[in-house]
Amino acid sequence: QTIDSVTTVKEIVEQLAMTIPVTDMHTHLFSADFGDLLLWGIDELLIYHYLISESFRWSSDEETYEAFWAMSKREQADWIWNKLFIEHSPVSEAANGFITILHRLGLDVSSRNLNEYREVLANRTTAQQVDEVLRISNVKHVVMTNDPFDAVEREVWLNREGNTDSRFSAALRVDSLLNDWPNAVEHLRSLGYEASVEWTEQTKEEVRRFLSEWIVRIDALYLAVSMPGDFVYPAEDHRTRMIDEAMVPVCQKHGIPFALMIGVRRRVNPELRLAGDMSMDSDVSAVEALCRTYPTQKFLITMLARSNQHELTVLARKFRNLMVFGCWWFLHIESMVEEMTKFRLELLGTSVIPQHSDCRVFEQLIYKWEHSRRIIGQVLASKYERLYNSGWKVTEDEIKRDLDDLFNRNFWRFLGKEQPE
Ligand code: REL
Ligand code: ZN
Repeated sequence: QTIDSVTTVKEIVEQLAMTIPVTDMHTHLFSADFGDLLLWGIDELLIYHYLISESFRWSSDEETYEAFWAMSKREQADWIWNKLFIEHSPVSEAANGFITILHRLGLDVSSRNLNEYREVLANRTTAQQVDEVLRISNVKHVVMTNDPFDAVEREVWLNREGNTDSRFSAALRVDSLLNDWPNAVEHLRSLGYEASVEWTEQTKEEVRRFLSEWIVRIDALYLAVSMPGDFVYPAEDHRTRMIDEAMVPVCQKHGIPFALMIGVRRRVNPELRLAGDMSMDSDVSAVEALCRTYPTQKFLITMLARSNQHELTVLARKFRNLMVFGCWWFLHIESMVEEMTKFRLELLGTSVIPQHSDCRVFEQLIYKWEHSRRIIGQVLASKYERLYNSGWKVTEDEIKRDLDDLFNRNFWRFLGKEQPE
């Protein structure tokens, strides 16, 4: 049925945007099968690398990086809590996110009693917390990031059952094959693949065999990599050969997309470890060349620099094998999500994946999705509002369809797969 006032349209959209189930197509989370690889709880949340770099802004020269890394997780968490929540107010996106999590978990935020929060969560099992967080956040499906070169993770796939939770899917991560080839060769060889640093016929075959075997083993939805901003394609280099002669052929054989996250500059400040990565401008023409060279290969693309976003969105108008996704990392802040969602909808309509969470700690699903849903809902509502004023009345079913496209179906349709029930 049609909705009979513009305020009702707004209310309905904003309410549905907050509650409709979502598919989170890129995270660093794991199902409970992976044991300690699944991070959750108060201390893990506080030592999130986003908060580590923010805390160091308030540290003195006497507080060395080494001293921080030498502390236990609990001590690090206390240190961060003091700097970002007690000595200053938690207004940044990541700090505010921690408060949203506490609030939605039903903890008394006003008490500011960290030990009390720790105790409440310590009484839960991992499985309970996974269920609870998925319920609160209304996240229906989580795509992991899976790296066979990680010994701990490999063990789960090879010697245990792998992933047994149907709410989770795998994505095969291939960073070192593209960005740290000598190291990748060592890994391949230790796993029994006859690869050499030199790009020989046998090496190509072995890389393809490795990729194929792991895609099948983990049932990977797509191949994934994050690339530095100076990624050029095509070029006379290892990356181009790897993409042309191993990765794209294997993706095509298995009918899966290739996800490239472009524009990271790793370890700008190595002392901060994982928190020391930065963004950099990239050349969108690398994506353009990939899409043109391989019209039947699908590419899931996100970029890290704000300056690349508009051009990338325009490019998606030119290539149906390009799906733009997410507001990645430093762009996952209110102002950028709003700006990007606006021009994406204005250029592409609803044929985009507006957000992914990139969560590393399970409860982060709560804040990352709540904050993004609100903005996406508001932006979409403003578009319906204009239509309404021109006499175009959307029905509630159409609103649901559009939100479902944005939050689920665009991803699954692009994969050519049914969304798991
Ligand atoms: O997948 C990636 O490469 C990045 O998302 C991560 O490296 C990054 O550390 C992540 O936590 C950002 O949100
Ligand atoms: Zn990521």
